Amino acid sequence: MKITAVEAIPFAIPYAKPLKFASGEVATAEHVLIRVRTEDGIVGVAEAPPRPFTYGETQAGIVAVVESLFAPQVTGLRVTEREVARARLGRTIGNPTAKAAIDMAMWDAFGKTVGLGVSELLGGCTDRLRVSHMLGFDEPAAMVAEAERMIATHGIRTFKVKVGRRPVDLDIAVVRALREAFGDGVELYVDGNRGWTPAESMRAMRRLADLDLLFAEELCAADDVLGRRWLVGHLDVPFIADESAVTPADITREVLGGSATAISIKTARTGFTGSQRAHHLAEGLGVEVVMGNQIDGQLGTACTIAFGAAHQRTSHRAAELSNFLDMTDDLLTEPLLITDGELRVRPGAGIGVEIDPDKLARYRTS
Ligand code: MUC
Ligand code: MG
Repeated sequence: MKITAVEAIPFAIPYAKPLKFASGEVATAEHVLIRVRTEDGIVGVAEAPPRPFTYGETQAGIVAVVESLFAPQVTGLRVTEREVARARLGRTIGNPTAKAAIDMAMWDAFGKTVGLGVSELLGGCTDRLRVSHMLGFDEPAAMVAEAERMIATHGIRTFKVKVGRRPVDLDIAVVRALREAFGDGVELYVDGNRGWTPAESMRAMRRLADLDLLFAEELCAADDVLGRRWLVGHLDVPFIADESAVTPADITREVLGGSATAISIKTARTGFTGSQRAHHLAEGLGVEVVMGNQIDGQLGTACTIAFGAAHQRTSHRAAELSNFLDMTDDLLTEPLLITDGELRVRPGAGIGVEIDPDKLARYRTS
C-alpha cells in the first residue's frame, strides 16, 4: 500500500465548443493527470483542472507544485494515510485542485488495492445521479438549441444557466426563452460567477421571479459582505455558494453569516477527503448541496459521480456532470455515457476508470 511515486502529466484536449461565463472562458482542457503509484504495482489516477480565474492555479504551476513539493511529501505514505497527506499538503497555501487530485488518486489506489469501488467506500447511497447541464453565454436561440440537443440526445432536463453579463437583460432574455421553450418540463437555475453587483443581482432575480428557478449561485462577490447578505436575505430561492466557499471554514462563515443558503461541492477542488468534510458540514448546518463541475474531463466527472452517489444529500439534486460532452476527445479507455438524463457510478475497483495509453501519448504536452 506504500506510495512509491506521484506523477503530474500535463495534457491538452480542445473543446468543440468553448464554455463562456462571467469570470472566464475555457476553450481547451489543459489539465494535469495525477498518477499515484504504489509498491504493489497499483496506479491511482485523478485530474487537476487549472482554473486561474477561480483559484489562481495554472497548468505549469500544478505540475511544479506537485513535482517540487507535494510528491516528496506523499511518497512513502500508505494510500490509507490520507489525513497525513492532507496535513502535509496543507502546509502549502492554496493549490486546491493539485491537492484534490492527489487525494483522489490515493483513494483510487486504495480502492484498487482492496478491490472495492470508491463510491461504496465513501457511503454507497445509490448507483446513479441525474445530470444537470451547464449552458454557457450565447444568444437566447443558441442556448435554447443547445438545451434542446441535450434533452433529445441525453435526456437531460436540468440546466444551469450562466448569467452575470451586463446589461442584465442579456441573461434575463435567455432564461425567459428557456422557460418559454420547455415550460415545466425542465429545471432551471442560474450561476453568475460573481459578475454582478448585489443590486444588479437583486434586480435580475426580481425580473426572473416568475420563472420558477431552483437556485441562484454566486451572482455577486462574497467580498461585498453586507451587499451579499442583503441579497441572500431577500431571495426566495436557495443561494448556492460555489467559489466563495471551498473550505469547511469558508462554508461555515458564508452560511452562518447569512451570505449563502446552499453549497456546491466540487471534488476537483476538495478531493474526496475534503468533500466529505464539506458534505458533513452541510448536513450539520442543514443546507442543500449541488454536486458542481469544475469544467472537468471524464476522469474528473467519474470522481464527481463517485462522491455524489455515495450520500443521500449529494444525490438528491441533479449533479453537474456533462461538461465533458463538449470536449473533442478524452483519456479514458471506456467513455462515460449519459442515458435518460442519468450517469451511473462506474463499476469496478477505485474510481472505475482506465487511462488509454495511446490517448495519453497523443494529448500529453510533456
Ligand atoms: C461553475 O459552477 O462556476 C466556472 C467557473 C468555475 O470556477 O467553475 C465553473 C462552473
Ligand atoms: Mg458556479
